[in-house]
Amino acid sequence: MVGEAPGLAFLVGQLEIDRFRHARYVSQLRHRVTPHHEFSLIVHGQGGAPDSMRVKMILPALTEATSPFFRPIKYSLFPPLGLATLAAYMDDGDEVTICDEHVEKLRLDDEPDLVVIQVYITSARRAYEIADHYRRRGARVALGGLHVTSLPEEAAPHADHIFMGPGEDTWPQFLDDLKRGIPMPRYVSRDRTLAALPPIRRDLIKRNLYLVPNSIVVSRGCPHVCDFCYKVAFFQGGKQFYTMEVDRALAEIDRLPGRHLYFLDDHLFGNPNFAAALFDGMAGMGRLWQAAGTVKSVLEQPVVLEKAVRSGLRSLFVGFETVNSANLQDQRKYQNIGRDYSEAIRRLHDLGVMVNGSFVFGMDHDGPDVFDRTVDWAVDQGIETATYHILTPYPDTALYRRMDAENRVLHHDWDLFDTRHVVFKPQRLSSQELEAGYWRAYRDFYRWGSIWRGASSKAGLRPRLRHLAYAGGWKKFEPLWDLLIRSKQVLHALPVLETILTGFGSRPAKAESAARLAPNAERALSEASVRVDEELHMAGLVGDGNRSGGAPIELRS
Ligand code: B12
Ligand code: SF4
Repeated sequence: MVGEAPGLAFLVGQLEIDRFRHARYVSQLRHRVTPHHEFSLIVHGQGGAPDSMRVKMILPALTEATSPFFRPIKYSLFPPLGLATLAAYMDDGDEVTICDEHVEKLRLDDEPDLVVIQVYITSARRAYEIADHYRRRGARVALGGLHVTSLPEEAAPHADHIFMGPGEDTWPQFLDDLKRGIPMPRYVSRDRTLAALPPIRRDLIKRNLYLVPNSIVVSRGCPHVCDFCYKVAFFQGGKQFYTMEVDRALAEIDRLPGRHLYFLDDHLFGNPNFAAALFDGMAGMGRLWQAAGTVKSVLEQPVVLEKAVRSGLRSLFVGFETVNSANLQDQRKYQNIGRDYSEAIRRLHDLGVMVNGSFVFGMDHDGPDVFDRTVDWAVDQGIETATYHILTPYPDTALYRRMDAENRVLHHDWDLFDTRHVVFKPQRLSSQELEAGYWRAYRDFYRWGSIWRGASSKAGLRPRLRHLAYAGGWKKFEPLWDLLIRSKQVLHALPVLETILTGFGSRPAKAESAARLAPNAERALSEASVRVDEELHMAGLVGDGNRSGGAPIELRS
């Protein structure tokens, strides 16, 4: 178990241990993958790899994330775990760096031997630019990730090697082939397991650039099949959902300093036995954590949920998606159909867990009233934070095929497939209505009036204060986060988040004492928050929502 407030010495010590463990795991793994270590030194460019390589791993950013006029909190939340996972397979002698263009400037004048680029749909254009640049400079370029898997033919001309699906089987295979001088142009993942996963190279992550450096994934994929989701396309040809061994997952958690964790798993509760064992193992570790789960898991797995809370669950990202049940049928989101959303929220709140509700606008049954209905419902339910998306047909999904067959996909400018722009013809709304309604929903949800109304739905002063601090903190103090990000001090915001989450685990304060205190405290808080809001407005720091074109703050994309 790790300490509560890591000092520098602890961090350095932790990194040393990581290095050591990493070296041991990699050498074990090499034996598994490559029994024959002896390979001849092959000159780079003639089909093989030099003895040791300069390897540059890049997460390219979409243009807006690097703009000096853009408030980039969302892009400074999580480090590039996928690349750090792949880095763990490299040889000890290799010189490996990871550059996340969302949070640091990418140098283009260096001469790496191997460039590894992770491609998301919105960063595809930039990824291809960088790939072409390095190929012109004589580097070997490998492209992989979600977008490459969806559209391999588009990616292939920009790379020496492309990778489809998760990389845990294909990447070590490629490194082995490279050493033997027979690397292939295309690798397709089939063998889905996390059994021999070496500890990810967190030592390559610049922790101080991220608000949530302790993000972690202990599974891949999801047991459900929703039409709009990336996951069917990405995991086709093999298992669609699989987990780490519990002990390995716990060991990975134990390596992380501090208290706060964010599980980025699509559905941490997807395998109830795994989840229960994981939470049992985490009990007593003193962690505070956030994750994603479904309405179904909240309603049907009360025991697992209680274990989660005992082990530190404080906020859950829940995909409600729509308040129109006919839409759920269309999107094959069967696990939500007929579920009592309010009951799920009540259950989470009773356990002291905050809810980050996720909603999608633009489904075929959505008319002009959908925005107000959705926001009002979320505010009345006391949902602490909301994440809205415009329905986006990602290539190679069932949704895309349906839209394409109906001739409704408007263009293929992938930069705009960011769930904030309308890229298809909606059924009961115009594109303008949909885009305007989306921004209005954010504005309306994060108005102080709404935050206050949401807080008032809670029983007791303490939960109300937490609601105000969390919902207000995320949205209304965005400029302050931005300042911390730009001064590369974002990690200093983490203790604030931990403090708020700590309080969320507590049961509501006793009803009578809260009732006695509440009116005065509420009035004072309300006045104070209105003043802060006015001051920020006057200073031009916050607009109504996103005046500066910035993305809404989301804990998940
Ligand atoms: C964390 C996260 C973010 C973070 C940070 C991303 C990061 N630092 O990596 C932030 C908040 C910045 C973000 C932003 C966005 N995100 Co996001 N995000 C995620 C999330 C929740 C987890 C990613 C993760 O860490 N996964 C775990 C690691 C281990 O897996 P991985 O990254 O996929 O890497 C593996 C493989 O992809 C593969 N691989 C990847 N690259 C390469 C390269 C090679 C050479 C090889 C061999 C293999 C390989 O191997 C890795 C190990 O298996 C995913 C959902 C998900 N479950 O993946 C969505 C997700 C990736 N995001 C998505 C979207 C749409 C966005 C946004 C456009 C959202 C928006 N509304 O603005 C933005 C724009 C991103 C951009 N810059 O272009 C979509 C992507 C859709 C698509 N087809 O590309 C996803 C799938 C969410 C969803 N369900 O729709 N996101
Ligand atoms: S439940 Fe979520 S992660 Fe799973 S398939 Fe549906 S949208 Fe994708």
